[in-house]
Amino acid sequence: MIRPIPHMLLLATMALTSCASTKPAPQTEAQTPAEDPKPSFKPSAEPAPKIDAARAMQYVREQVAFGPRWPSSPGHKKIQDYLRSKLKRDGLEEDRFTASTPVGKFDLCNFIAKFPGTTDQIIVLASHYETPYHLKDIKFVGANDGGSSTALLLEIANQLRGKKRTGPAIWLVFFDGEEAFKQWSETDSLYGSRHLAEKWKQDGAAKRIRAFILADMIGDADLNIELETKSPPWLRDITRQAAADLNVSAHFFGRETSIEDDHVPFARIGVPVIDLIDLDYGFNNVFHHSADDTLDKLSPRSLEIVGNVILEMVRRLSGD
Ligand code: 1BN
Ligand code: ZN
Repeated sequence: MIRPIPHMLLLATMALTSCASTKPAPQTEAQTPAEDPKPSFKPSAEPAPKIDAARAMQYVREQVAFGPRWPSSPGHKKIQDYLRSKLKRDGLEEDRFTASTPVGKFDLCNFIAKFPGTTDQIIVLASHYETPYHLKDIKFVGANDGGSSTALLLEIANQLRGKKRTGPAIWLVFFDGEEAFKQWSETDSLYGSRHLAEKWKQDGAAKRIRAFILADMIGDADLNIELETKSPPWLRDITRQAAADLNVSAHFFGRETSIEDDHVPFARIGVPVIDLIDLDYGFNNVFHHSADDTLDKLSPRSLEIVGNVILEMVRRLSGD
């Protein structure tokens, strides 16, 4: 189903979001170019687990209650302790580093929860957990931006915990420093993902990543997940098939959009990536990076849709 985008709205969207450009998505199945051979994984025989949407929504509420969560704020420390406590049984690693930003040096920390598999391959599911430093003078609580995807990953952790899985390991990554400190640019953004992509390139983990699935702003009650342009056709197809299986295709890929987000540093080093993001948050994305990014705009059903699609993608990506 294509959502019509009037020409002027498309131009306005492009002008307002310098890091995103949009056009209606072609609705045919993607072709696989010769240079992008479609890997064939046998889906795991086990059915995918289903997320508990009410519990995921509660995790959004708890983050919003911490207030703004920009690096070095009290809320940033609270969300870090919250992640430590929620993921303490999940092989949690902390990737601490100092970021040089246009407004000084900041101590940042990515969190990685590791759920083992039976091969050396890895499926990465990712989110960012901080709110923007450049919005520190407004009450920006990031219910959707930061809150929704972090809550969803915590609920996915609940579904993975204590279960024996065959196939690739699943690593849940909670990035710090996704947002700009002053103004979004190549050097003022994506601090955590740039740091981790470089580390995993050096230590060889990047080569073992079968797929990197980023979730961002997935809680909007009016859910429209973009078709982000840097994903390979075969990974888009797996997403489409998972959504079709669950009868939620109407929420996926109505619009093709190029977005700079935490998947970009991994795409640059050759990791197959997809960004499941809804950049249509309020009319013409007006709630994005505004004090209106609050709980009342969200629906547990949206968390459920994206969560179950991701778990079904994991199932489809998990075989030999
Ligand atoms: C996503 C959430 N992004 C920032 N917070 C990335 C982005 C930046 C998306 C600019 C659109 C424009
Ligand atoms: Zn943001």
